[in-house]
Amino acid sequence: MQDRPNVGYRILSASTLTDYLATLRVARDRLGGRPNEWRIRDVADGNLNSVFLVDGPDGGLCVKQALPYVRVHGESWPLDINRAVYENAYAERLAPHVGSLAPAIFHFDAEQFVIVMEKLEPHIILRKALIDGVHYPQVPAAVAEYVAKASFFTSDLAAPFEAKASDIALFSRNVYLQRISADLIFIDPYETVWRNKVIEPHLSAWADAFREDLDLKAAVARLRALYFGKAQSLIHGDLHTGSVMVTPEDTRVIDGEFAWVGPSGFDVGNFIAHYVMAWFGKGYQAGDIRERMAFRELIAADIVAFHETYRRRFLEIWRSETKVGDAYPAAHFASPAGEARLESLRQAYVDDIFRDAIGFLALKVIRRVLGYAQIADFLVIEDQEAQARAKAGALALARSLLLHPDRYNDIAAVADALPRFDDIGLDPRPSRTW
Ligand code: SR1
Ligand code: MG
Repeated sequence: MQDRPNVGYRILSASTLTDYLATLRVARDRLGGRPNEWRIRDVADGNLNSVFLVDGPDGGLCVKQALPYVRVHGESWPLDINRAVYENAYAERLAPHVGSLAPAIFHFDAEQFVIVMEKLEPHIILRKALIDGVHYPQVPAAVAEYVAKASFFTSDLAAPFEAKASDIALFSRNVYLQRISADLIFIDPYETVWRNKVIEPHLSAWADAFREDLDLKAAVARLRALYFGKAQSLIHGDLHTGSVMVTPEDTRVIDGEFAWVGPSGFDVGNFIAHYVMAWFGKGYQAGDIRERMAFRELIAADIVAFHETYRRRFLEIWRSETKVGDAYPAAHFASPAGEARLESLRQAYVDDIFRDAIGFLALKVIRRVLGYAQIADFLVIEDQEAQARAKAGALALARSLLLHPDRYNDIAAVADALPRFDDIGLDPRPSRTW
């Protein structure tokens, strides 16, 4: 581990990247031709890293470099470049299970903290598709498949405890990125800190109400402890709609630098949270009202499809997997009665993931609305009051999920609840029973 880049580390730019890539055999082989024929585009749009797409006569590459600071903030917010180590390790660990649902990694440079990977083009970021109102119906099932496999095969259900211990040993050192999650997701939104971006004055009553609500903060504290204490499976840690790239036929999960051994429900809840926010944002974005309302129906259906597929695939994989981990030894459940008991344990296990997911869903909404890293689904709404109203609906649902989880026993209950929180308004005092 290191806090500062080693002496050989250089921040790559579009003008220095060609010389760098020319030193890598994998790049020369994949791009073909001569270096002066390679075309480079700087396409960084995430919060943290540099990203370039490179095309040569024979093919293309994506080059991602960890910067020693938060890219969107600048050098005044330093950030450990070892995040590239964890992103690479996460991709390697999951590749045998998720296959082409993630980009192929071609090369990792541990001196320059560079990952050279498959170029995803003409893919676009899922968030952009949702904002533009372009629907990709295969996405929920594909992401569900990815999360089901990741959360099954890296858990004690499939991995021997030695493998799990080695994941914990490695990814528990990813502390600088977990500090970002700790602050931005679990702490900042419930305090007054410089990083929060509350729309003043429209949303300040909601922010005040959340800071003052002890029941809410108790629910948040329970989930914070769960995130740091429930080492259930290797999680992506940042699985939002900006971490998924799509075409009509293909879906890929990218950007695993927040990898962590934590509660499986975290990724599940995070992904649903960003669909939920897409739904609330759609109510106030520009464009034809009927088209936007019709798109909302598709988003609500996607939420249900994602979770139902996740649950079904997780159970199918568990039932069919012959190589089992140490948690539920097959020999203990070999009789007909044992198989029946095991099936009820399986149902209880996925129910537990769902309960955790509901809580994390709520926290991810709250952090995107009140905290630092806000999302375009809301930010594209230019009128500040309208943006605040869209966000208020999402906050109201999040509060209900945290305070009344018993009202949300399945994913359909979450999707059905969305319209009840639409147009909730800028006064946070609960006016109805939910
Ligand atoms: C400093 S901004 C950090 C956020 O960006 C990433 O995409 C994660 O969501 C993280 O919380
Ligand atoms: Mg990212």
